[in-house]
This record gives sequence, structure tokens and C-alpha cells, in this order.
Amino acid sequence: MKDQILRMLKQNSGYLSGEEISGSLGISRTAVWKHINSLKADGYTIDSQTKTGYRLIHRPDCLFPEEIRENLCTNEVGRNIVYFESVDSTNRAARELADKDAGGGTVVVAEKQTAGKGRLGREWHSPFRTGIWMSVILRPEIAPVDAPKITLAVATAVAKALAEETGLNPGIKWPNDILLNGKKVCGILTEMKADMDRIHYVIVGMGINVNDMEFPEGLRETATSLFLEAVKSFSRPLITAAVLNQLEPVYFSLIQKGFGEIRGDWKKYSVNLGREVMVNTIKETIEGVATDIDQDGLLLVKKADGSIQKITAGDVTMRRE
Ligand code: BT5
Repeated sequence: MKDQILRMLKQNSGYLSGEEISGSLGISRTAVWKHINSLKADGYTIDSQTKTGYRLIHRPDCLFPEEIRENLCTNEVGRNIVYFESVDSTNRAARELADKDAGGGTVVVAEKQTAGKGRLGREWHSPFRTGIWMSVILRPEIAPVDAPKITLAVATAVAKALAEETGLNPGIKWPNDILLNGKKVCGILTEMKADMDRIHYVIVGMGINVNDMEFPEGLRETATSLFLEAVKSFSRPLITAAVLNQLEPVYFSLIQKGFGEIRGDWKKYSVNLGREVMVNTIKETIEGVATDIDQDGLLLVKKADGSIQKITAGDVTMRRE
């Protein structure tokens, strides 16, 4: 009901009387008044005039599902959005929902994470209302070994959305970083629950720094935000919707046609290819030139002895950055 009132206010640039709202929604005027107060408590500025009614003056930059959905044009992804003002980790919350049978396409968003995580137990800095901290539950019918390709597909979707919405020039650093001017603006964490031959679900977590004006010591040199790069702030719900709008077609293309379909786009955004890289994997460090990404999403590194090594997972550092 609250969402419906909000929608009515958004569609009306002038005042809407309590009577009009109560009449069209079939609720009492007191109920309308209560919902309006609740919207105000959420941060919406609504002018209330005894004679003329209510008018929406300003909306907060929040990840409320209603704000995201307004710009969403997907069929499945983001049709169900679970909102937290604060949560330990949206990936952890998404896992819990997926274990309780939440459908594929369910999105979890939070204004803040108290224990946001990166890969291999690293921390993800996720302060209140500066960025987009979100996780998408996916239920792909692909083999577990193919799951890492989802990270690459999602990186392509994020890069496309950021380029379109901001006019900036994002680059993908294999496998899971989006960079702006060499600094990290987004990290992706893909986790899954699977048997040997079957995926139960995949959780794709994305952390996008949007309106951060600064970063703490330790991240200052390596992290950036859309605000710092464009010198203007952006609507977080709008960027969230833009990312989900790109994610859905890229994901379905991956599932139906394989990584080959996306590979061209991925390469267009890659900042690795043709560069000297050092890749730390769990068991070794590989140095060479990143020459390509293959049909399976593996990074090909040409070593000094001329041999090509295919890398499935690791951290890439670029030389002469
Ligand atoms: C990642 O890991 O880049 C994956 C980050 C995924 C975060 C999202 S937020 C929503 C969802 N819920 C979660 O709990 N996580 C996901 P990795 O490649 O391991 O990079 C981690 C490293 O990035 C850290 O060790 C820091 O050096 C750096 N870092 C931490 N916070 C950052 C930030 N906000 N912006 C840029 N760099 C950051």
C-alpha cells in the first residue's frame, strides 16, 4: 500500500488529496496519513497541506525496492528485491534465502554491510549509502565447472551499465574487478552451492562504489568511486536498475549460448590483454603477457619461454600500471 501511494505521488507533479488516494486505494484517510508519515520517516520529503493534500518534493537516494523497480526492464532478475538497511553481507543473506528456496533472479540489496566480503576471506569496505552492495541469486542449469564464467559475464554487464549511465570508461580486470583509471570501482564475488554435477544456486555479489568522496587509508591508492571519477553524484537506485537490466540478457546469453557469445564484449572492456601481468594463483605466481581469454573464460598468459599458460583463477597485477 505504501509503495502504491508512493507511485501515485511520483506520477503527480501537483498535490494529491487524501481523499483521492484513499478513494482509489480503498483505504481510510487515516491509513493514508499513516503511510505518508512512514514515507517521511524513510526520508521522503512530502509537503502536506490540509486543503490540497500531499505532494512529493524530494526522494532520498536509497536502494528501496520501489526506487529500483521504477527503472527496471527485466523479466526475472530483480522482480523480487529484498532490502536491508544494514546487513552483515548481502551474499550471506542471499545464501540464506536461496537455502529457503528463493527463486532465481532474487536480488538482495543493503545500504550498508557490516561484514562485506571479498574473495578468499578478504574484507569489502561497504559504508552506509555510498555504494551499491547487492547480491543476485541465480539457478543456472550448467555444470559447476562453468560457474566462473558467470563472474566474467556479470563483469561485462556492470562495465556496460557503468559506461552507459556515467559516460566514464570502465575496464575489466580479469576475473572480477571493474576499474576506472586503473582504480577499483567494483568487485564481484561469485559463490555457489553445488554437487559434483549440479549447481543448486549461484550467488553473485557486486560492490559498486558510487558516491564515496574518500576511502580509508589502505584503500585510498587503489579504490575509486563514480563520484571521484566524474566529479558528480549518481542515483544509486538508477545505477542498480541499469546493472540488473544489463545483467539479465548477458546471463541468459551465457546460459543458452556459452561464453563465446560474450567474449567479444568482454575483450572490448579488458584492461589486461596485451599487458605484462603477474598472476598469483593458490599454488604459484605466473609472469608473462596476457594474450587472450579463451572460449571457457580462462586467461591465457604467454611466458618468457614462449609457452602459453591457461589460468582458471587468481589475482592479476599489471606491470607498469
Ligand atoms: C572482490 O574481492 O573484489 C569482491 C567484492 C565483492 C563485494 C560484494 S558487496 C555485495 C556482496 N556481499 C558481500 O559480502 N560481498 C559482495 P577481491 O578481489 O578479493 O578484492 C578484495 C580487495 O579489494 C580487498 O582486499 C581490498 O584490498 C579491496 N577493497 C575492499 N573494499 C573495497 C572497496 N569498497 N572498493 C575498492 N576496493 C576495495
